[in-house]
Amino acid sequence: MKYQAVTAVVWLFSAATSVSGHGYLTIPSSRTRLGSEAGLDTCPECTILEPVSSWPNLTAALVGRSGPCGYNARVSIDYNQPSDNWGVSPVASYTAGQVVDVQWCVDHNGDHGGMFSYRICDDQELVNKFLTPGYLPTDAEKQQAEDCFQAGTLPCTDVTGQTCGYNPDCTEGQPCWRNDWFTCNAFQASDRRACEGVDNAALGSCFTTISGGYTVTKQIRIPDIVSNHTLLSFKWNSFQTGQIYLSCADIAIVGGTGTVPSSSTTLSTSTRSSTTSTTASSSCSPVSSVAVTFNEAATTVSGQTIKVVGSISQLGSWDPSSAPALDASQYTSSSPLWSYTVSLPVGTTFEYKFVNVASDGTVTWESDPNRSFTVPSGCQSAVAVDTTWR
Ligand SMILES: *[C@@H]1O[C@H](CO)[C@@H](O)[C@H](O)[C@H]1NC(C)=O
Ligand SMILES: *[C@@H]1O[C@H](CO)[C@@H](O)[C@H](O)[C@H]1NC(C)=O
Ligand SMILES: *[C@@H]1O[C@H](CO)[C@@H](O)[C@H](O)[C@H]1NC(C)=O
Ligand SMILES: [Cu+2]
Repeated sequence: MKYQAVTAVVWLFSAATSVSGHGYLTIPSSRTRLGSEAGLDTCPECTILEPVSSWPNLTAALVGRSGPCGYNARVSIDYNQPSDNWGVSPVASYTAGQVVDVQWCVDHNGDHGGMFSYRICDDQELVNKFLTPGYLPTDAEKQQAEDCFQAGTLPCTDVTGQTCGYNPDCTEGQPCWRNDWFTCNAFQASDRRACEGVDNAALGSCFTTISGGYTVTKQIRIPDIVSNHTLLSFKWNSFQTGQIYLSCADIAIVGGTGTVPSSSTTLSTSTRSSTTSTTASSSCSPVSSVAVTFNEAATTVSGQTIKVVGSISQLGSWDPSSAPALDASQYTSSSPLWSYTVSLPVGTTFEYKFVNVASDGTVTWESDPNRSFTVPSGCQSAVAVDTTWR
């Protein structure tokens, strides 16, 4: 694609044909990524809301059937509805207040520049409509949820030390002049152009089907809410075309030490931890340790074992030979589940990864970054961490 082309011409071309590659949320694994990995979605970067006004007012467009999780017209998949392959359980568990790496993938041939944001909707009842197997939210519910996600934008500026710039293609006074959203570099920059330039990663550093992708990595601060199952929604507004890209990932948020007083109650869905702390202390007794269950979905062949290795002695202090093995008794080909439960003191914070140990002892590590977890304080005596091998 010629980037010197008149914007309007490119806009019409992209809007009319939808062939020019684009982007989707990859870490945590979005529903779109899972659809691609399951072989159902042949173009994960093609989940597009178009033609709409995406620039300079980032919040002007109605979300239509795309909803906060995206609709891929190419393969007729509506990611606002759970299926066997996505939406059934969280793919990542975070702690309230935690700063986490998030990543999306921009296609080499569809890098339209612009701005992007990560959002969490605090209205659990509304989010539940997107977590109910067999239920397809109406367009009105999708818009209602989109408004909620918009209101729950996780500002770039919430992460201490993170650089939060203004978009070079936006001028002061335009509605895109904001640095709570994340920005790509200038669309026509000669060096580190557009979204590809954010990480300046190698071509193919993430998966797209059209021309190969580039990772775009940022950090967000998980808000002070707790939920056994909620959604993180990603939205990228194109500068070049009338297109918006939406995807979402199923996550859990547990109360963190520091944000949740130790007298706080069991984690209840969508309850602000700060408000539960006083009312709850009388009605439950705080625990001193929690049974943490790791549920890792990892496809293995006979002779291979999945272990969990991490920074604490209970997880082998980063030594795979000292790390506990997960149990494959619930493993099936359609649900390759490895599981392990360990009792840990509340407030314990650690980093970890899963490793695959072959029968000859060869150890294969999961890809970066390290996973991290904080054992929740409160009255809840058990917590599950659902993850997928990466
Ligand atoms: C952006 O569009 C929305 C929806 O039309 C509108 O409510 C809002 O005022 C606009 N923002 C700016 C800064 O113009
Ligand atoms: C959240 O999960 C925990 C542990 O499985 C469970 O005890 C609790 O009832 C759940 N909360 C809600 C609101 O579903
Ligand atoms: C993961 O943790 C190990 C042990 O602390 C460290 O050596 C490694 O650099 C970490 N990896 C990343 C990507 O931070
Ligand atoms: Cu495009």
